[in-house]
Amino acid sequence: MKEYDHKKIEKKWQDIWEKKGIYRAQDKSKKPKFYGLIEFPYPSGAGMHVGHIRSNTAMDIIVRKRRMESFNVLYPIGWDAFGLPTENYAIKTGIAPSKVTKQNTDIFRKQLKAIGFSFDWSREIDTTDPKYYKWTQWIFLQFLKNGLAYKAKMTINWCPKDKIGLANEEVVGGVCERCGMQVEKREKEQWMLAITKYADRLDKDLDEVDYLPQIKLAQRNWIGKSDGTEIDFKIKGHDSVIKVFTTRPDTIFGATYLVLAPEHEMVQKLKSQITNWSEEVEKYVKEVKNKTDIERTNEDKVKTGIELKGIKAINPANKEGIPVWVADYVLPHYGTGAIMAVPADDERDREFAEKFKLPIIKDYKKAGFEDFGKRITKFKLRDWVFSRQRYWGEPIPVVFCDKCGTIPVPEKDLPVELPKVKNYQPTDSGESPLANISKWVNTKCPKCKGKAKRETDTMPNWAGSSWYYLRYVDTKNKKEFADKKNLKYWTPVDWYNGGNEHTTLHLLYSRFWHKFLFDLKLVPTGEPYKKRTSHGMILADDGTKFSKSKGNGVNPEDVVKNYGADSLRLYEMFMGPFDQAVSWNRDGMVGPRRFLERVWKISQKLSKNSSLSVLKLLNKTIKKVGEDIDAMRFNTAISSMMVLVNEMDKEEVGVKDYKKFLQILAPFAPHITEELWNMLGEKKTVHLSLWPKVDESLLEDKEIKIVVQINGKVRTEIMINVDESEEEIKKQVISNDIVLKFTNGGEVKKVIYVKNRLINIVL
Ligand code: ANZ
Ligand code: ZN
Repeated sequence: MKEYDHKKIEKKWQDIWEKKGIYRAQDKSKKPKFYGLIEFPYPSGAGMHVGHIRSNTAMDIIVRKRRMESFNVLYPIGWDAFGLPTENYAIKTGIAPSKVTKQNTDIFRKQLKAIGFSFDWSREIDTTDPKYYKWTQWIFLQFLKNGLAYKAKMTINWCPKDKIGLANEEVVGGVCERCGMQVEKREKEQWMLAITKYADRLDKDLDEVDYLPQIKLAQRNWIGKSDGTEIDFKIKGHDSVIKVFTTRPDTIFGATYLVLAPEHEMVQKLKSQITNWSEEVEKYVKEVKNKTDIERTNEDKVKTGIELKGIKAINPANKEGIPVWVADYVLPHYGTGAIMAVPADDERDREFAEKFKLPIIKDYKKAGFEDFGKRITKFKLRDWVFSRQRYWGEPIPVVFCDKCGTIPVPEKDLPVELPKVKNYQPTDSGESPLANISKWVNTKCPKCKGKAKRETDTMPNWAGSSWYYLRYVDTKNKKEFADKKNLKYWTPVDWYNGGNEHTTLHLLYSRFWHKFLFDLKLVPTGEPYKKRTSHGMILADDGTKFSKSKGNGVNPEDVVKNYGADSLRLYEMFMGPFDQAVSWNRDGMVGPRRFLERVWKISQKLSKNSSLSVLKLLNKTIKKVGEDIDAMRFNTAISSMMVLVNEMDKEEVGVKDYKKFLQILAPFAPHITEELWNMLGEKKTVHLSLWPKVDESLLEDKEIKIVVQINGKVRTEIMINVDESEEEIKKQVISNDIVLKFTNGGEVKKVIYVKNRLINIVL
């Protein structure tokens, strides 16, 4: 082939790679392993996004290099396919979600294959496949057995549009993360997972893993570990106490009043003694109900509150009677839901005291940190609301029997499969559409064989993704979620790249599940992921998010058709630093495409040996590209290869050296390099060839000092590079500033060079 034509190359090699299975991971191998993971996509109807390509290509480059370094690589792919968009589409069109999912995954699969990712397609998984969610349900039963799954009446965040309960993490700025609707509060019985039991370990074990610092910090803040003190305040003329949580017990002499969250149980208990109950307190407590935590703690908000008249607490430090208030800036679920207010030292307390004319003691005596109360650690993390009142999720495998109560479905009866339904609309009572399928709901109690009803709540879409990386090591296992030996060989994941938006959701949830499975001795390590990095987003060319309504999207299929997958991969890796957001540039594909055309052209002018400058630059580039890949500096790796190609254009390039260049370019542009490699007579794939070694001796620029004489007289000394040609050295010396001063415009008759020692200029 004379000209580079991606259309003749890309599909051809994709088929050959697949047929030969060169990217298959070997479960039984003596080689060291490398498990590289990307977040498996949600197969949306819109098809693949250029953002998917950026993160997938990055990890593809890393794993391709690892294969060339003789690692046995696992780079798997699957579908995180439960969830709302598919269900909403089903509500609109009446097409079954399972069918929609099948269509969408078919499109995604085809698109991913067209980019040439080196996934092991034999391990494809789908969270909505009953053979998969059988094990999601099985893990839920283990949580239940161990007391970590429980039902509780919860005030939940309720999205009135999606008709769905939301976890705290799914409420962003008071609105539903999915649809942007203002979130309300509702009381509902919900399944909960006790992630708070693992809060301390989830925090502490971050020390053991190699996550980007900002990822660790975001998790730590979310978990919100706080070492403080719990102090009892007696209530005058009442035998109960109010416990407060403080991180500043030393300020207790400055505490001039107490504040309870309006939801605090003591508010109801003291009702009969509160003299302004029906006039003021009752109303205030009701009002607060519909406010979100974010509204309540907003610093700019005007502080509100009501004194509980008739009630006084006793400050244990100075034995003084102090007033007790309710105010919404104190949250019910943090600490003890009650605080001692120290207006002299706490900003919020000061604002409150000033507004309501409460006493502020400026120069109070500081107490010692052990003087009052007991040391206690609190977390901001809350248990995970695990119920969804929707159809398209894993059924929670539980039945309710009038006689026996809540009974888990026996493991041998798993999976509890989703029944076919006609109508996917959530019910108005807020129950899942499953509640309407009486044939499915009415069942037998596994214990007494009497009449029983199935749980109709389903799991959140975070369930299937909490353990999917474990299934990849043994996707077809029918007896366990994965074989122990496979788990031992493959886990933990060596490197996981994903989106920042998942730091406090998916990443934390899956660490929790993993630790739980570790405690049951079902997985061999305490942490699922050794290393976690994240990528910056791709924005539209106007710097805003891609959006359907704006029509500013980019269709990867069109780009592949016009420029080829290799150019697209290069472009996305060249756009900017990998961890930063970058804007798509509509003209940006031209550069990478031209680069590949030049790479192609050089293959037609190869000689036996390379010039020294090519040899040296190649060697430097091999080193730099290797280091840059490991540090995710893909853009600088590519620019260094561009510099090398410039040099190769001008100079002699030997076949052997050109092939080394193809090898380091191969992870970035797998198709063109495979074609050229093959054209040069190689029978085996470039992608399993050995990553070229760096020749350290070629790396140093050997500089030495030589003496410069003018008309036989020593005038100066100059540093030169020993590998430079005689011609070049002479040129450098004559144009040297100091030498020019001495020659002073005189005509140079002769230049004599004694190699590596001296130069004599004869005027
Ligand atoms: C007295 C005090 C004096 C406080 C002072 C702070 C400064 P972190 O670090 O976030 O754990 N607090 C306790 N429970 C609360 C709740 N349910 N809602 C709102 N605020 C609450 O914060 C702990 C501090 O936040 C506690 O220490 C308490 O105020 C407040 F100079 O007690 B402090
Ligand atoms: Zn029963």
